[in-house]
Amino acid sequence: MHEPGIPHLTAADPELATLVEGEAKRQFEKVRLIASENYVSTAVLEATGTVLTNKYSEGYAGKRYYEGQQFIDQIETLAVDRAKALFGVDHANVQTYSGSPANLAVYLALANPGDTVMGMGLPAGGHLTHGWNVSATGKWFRAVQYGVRKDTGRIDLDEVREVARAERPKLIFCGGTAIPRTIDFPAFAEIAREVGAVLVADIAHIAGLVAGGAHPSPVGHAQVITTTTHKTLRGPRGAMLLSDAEHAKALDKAVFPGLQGGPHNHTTAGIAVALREAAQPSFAEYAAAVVANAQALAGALQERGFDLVSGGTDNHLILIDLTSKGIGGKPAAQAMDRAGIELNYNTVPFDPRKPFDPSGVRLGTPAVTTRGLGVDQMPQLADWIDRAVQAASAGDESAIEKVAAEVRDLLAAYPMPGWA
Ligand code: DSN
Repeated sequence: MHEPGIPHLTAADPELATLVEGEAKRQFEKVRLIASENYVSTAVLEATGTVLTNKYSEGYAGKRYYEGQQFIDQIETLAVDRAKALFGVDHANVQTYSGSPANLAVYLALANPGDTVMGMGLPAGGHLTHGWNVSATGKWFRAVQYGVRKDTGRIDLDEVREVARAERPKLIFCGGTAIPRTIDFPAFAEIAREVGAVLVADIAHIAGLVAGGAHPSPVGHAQVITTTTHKTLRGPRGAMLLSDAEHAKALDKAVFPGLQGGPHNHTTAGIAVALREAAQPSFAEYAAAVVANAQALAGALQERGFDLVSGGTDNHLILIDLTSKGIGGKPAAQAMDRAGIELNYNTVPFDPRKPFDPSGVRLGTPAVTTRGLGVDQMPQLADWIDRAVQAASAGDESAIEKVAAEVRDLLAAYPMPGWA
């Protein structure tokens, strides 16, 4: 059952409580390989479920528009101080509701509508808010995009430099949602300096790896850093802006009053707890294990003939191009879900198929590593993925059910925070 228990919810709203219990059980029984998901600790769950949700606190600590901030100010200050210490930055804003609003705050703080901005194209592995055309950031700004090399699947820094020199963007975003390789922050910083752009590092996917020392830090290279708090960082759903002193005031003003009203104080408390957890030596071990697991899984998949974008991974994330397996990403992902393996279908660079029916799947190891699975279990995961993909191609539902049963059997031995 859900941990902490939900007896009041069960009494007050059994229908909803049943759904919550169902989701907790689902998370316990599935190999959760969505690269942007994790399991937060029970302490984080408790913090986010407190009376802090009752309080309005527009403004910042010491300068609010509502009375009664004796404890909220201290909670937000704790989160800010922990973020600054963990990442070694001058300034932290912990109020942004999630990754997209955090990125929007950067635009509002540092650019004007119509300005040229630059980011990685969505199909290459960037994020919608890095200027992709269907996003407000692609509609309200003159967005130019860079991608990856066709032969290596890696960011083409020559192209980044060429586009930056030609277009002179005000902002350059690096980072994304489907980049399996180390982001070269010093190289991006050199290009940004050359063209007079502010470098923004979106480390949403890798924040926990950066905090745990398993990926180089953008600090000292990017003037502004944005991140969600719920991926490898293993906190509640939220986001943070980190920056040098020069950009602090503009970013704060953009978040409030520019874009948002009251911060979600229960989330701020959960972020504070997660940041404390991420500062422990055990978190560095976790971050290293996430990468070791991803590399072991990547190797085991390649042994089974899977074609990985960029030929492998340096971080928590693997992008598989399923073209050679003769199945699209969507039917494969749906079959794997039925087999107890949860991941998402994803475009691959230069994908000839449509985004809603692309050629690839994306997977990652943050959640299974939290669960306690190690490199020894990765060949088993690769075997299940292989069998599920083959079964999907053959339309063999009984083979899929067999994998799901094996998944449930293995996972029963691995505790999950949030489930007792
Ligand atoms: N939705 C996030 C992800 O899955 O990577 C990015 O915003």
